[in-house]
Amino acid sequence: MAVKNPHFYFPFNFGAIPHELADYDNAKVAILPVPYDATTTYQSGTRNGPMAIIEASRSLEFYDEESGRNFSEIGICTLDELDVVDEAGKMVNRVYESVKVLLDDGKRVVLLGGEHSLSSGSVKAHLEKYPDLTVLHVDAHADMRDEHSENRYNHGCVARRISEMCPLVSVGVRSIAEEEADHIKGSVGRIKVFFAKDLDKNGDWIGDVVKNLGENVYITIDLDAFDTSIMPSVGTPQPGGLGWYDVLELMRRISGGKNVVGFDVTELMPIAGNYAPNVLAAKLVYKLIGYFFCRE
Ligand SMILES: [Mn+2]
Repeated sequence: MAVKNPHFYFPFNFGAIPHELADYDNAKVAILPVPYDATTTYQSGTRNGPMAIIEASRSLEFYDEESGRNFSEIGICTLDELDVVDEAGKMVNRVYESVKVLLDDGKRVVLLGGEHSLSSGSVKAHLEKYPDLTVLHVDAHADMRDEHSENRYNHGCVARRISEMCPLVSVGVRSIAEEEADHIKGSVGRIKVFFAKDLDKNGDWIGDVVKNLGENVYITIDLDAFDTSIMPSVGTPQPGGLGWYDVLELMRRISGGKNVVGFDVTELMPIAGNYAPNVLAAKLVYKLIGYFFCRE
């Protein structure tokens, strides 16, 4: 399957990784791009997110300056984009079925959105393999509505759908409806929210987050969790978000104490001519592959 790669080719895959390391059979990590954004509630365009992340990733160094390692050696296969269907429930199920196949093949899965609703399909597949799963949800929004625009699979309902399957910890939230806040208050022990406004007041909020997670963790990241100064390329921006090093520190500490079994990065809505947010998303994916899947 792998094409022998003469050195003058620059492979078109996540990280521009040499073909032998990007071959499905050899790769430990599978990148699943899903260009879907049918239910977005403000600006649309996250369907262009996966390809923008892959394009930006090709400018990254293999060498990670923090660990001194080359994470691409683990083998990272970029799959073809998943074919999309309009209806969100069907799309979520298609993600579930795809991720299930990848997990059965022994891959670690990285889902690239696309809109955030897709994540519940990936969580469902992981939960079947890891029944004690906890989900860490990093997002500006609670995403805890039971339905939005008469759709239970709207991207504003994804945390609610996930919390119906397994315990959920949300971090970075700064936009929440009253009905969502009431639901969270009634779900003590099952849903824990770390609001963005409280993080700086708490000396070791990262330690508190880690304490609320079980052994096996799935991480779903909506890029609007980041501050808009560094991540303007999202469809539903909110001021007052997380910094780059805040998120890396959180992820590094989680990787030290927990087994992160899979993750997704969603809701990149590329802005023409502004490439820095795309690179942020790509570098985040590469760093997380290193933290979570290249542990020794
Ligand atoms: Mn969000």
